[in-house]
Amino acid sequence: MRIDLVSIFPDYFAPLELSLAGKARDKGLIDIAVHDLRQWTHDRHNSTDDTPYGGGAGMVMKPEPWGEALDQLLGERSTVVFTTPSGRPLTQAFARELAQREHLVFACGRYEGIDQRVIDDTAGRAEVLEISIGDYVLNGGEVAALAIAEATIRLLPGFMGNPDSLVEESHEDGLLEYPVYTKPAQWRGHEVPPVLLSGNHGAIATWRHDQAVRRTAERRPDLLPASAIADDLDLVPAV
Ligand code: 6GU
Repeated sequence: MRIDLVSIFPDYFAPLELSLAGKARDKGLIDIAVHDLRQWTHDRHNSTDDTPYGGGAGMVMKPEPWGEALDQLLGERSTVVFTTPSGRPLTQAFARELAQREHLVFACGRYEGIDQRVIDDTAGRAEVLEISIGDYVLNGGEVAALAIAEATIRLLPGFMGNPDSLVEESHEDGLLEYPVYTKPAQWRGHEVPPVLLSGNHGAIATWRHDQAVRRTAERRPDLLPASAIADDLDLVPAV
């Protein structure tokens, strides 16, 4: 997979040089490039924003630098991700879709957003996705792009040493993950749940599933159909 990230603050993407993407790069799974949007400006001040038509607070990103950036970066089979709090929410299923793409171009907006004509124009020649990472507001799309890229890269075939750890984690089965424990068996007076020391793999699987359902019902009832909450808690008594 090829990934291009475009931003007026390319330094935000320094972490991509570190463990996660670094590992994927070393394995030859991804080819990442970071670009400063200002390289596609032509005025003395390298302006990337201007006041909004119609009035109102804040600034809007100008269309021309984005148009030139995308002219240069788009290929035959590119997907352009515009990070925006008004986008489609990122989920594990959505990240799995992104992991199928050949070329992702992240366009990171700042201020009140990018002139809508950039998104409309890009949609005429590439797949366009507007993505949000949650219902809160960041100062810009860079941190969101990092989160989306990381969620995607770790799903690329060959990235995970042990693909089982992908299957068992939170959200992969629609449930939050069960609590986990390691040695020592006693710590500051707290014990590890005895079933985990029992060697009974069936009982352990049942306990973990029950814990996952309870946690999900408690913290994220929106992830469970109402019937599943009652059913599962009744069917699987707590150990
Ligand atoms: Cl993608 N961008 C910004 N600026 N804020 C956000 C977001 C994105 N997702 C959630 N909040």
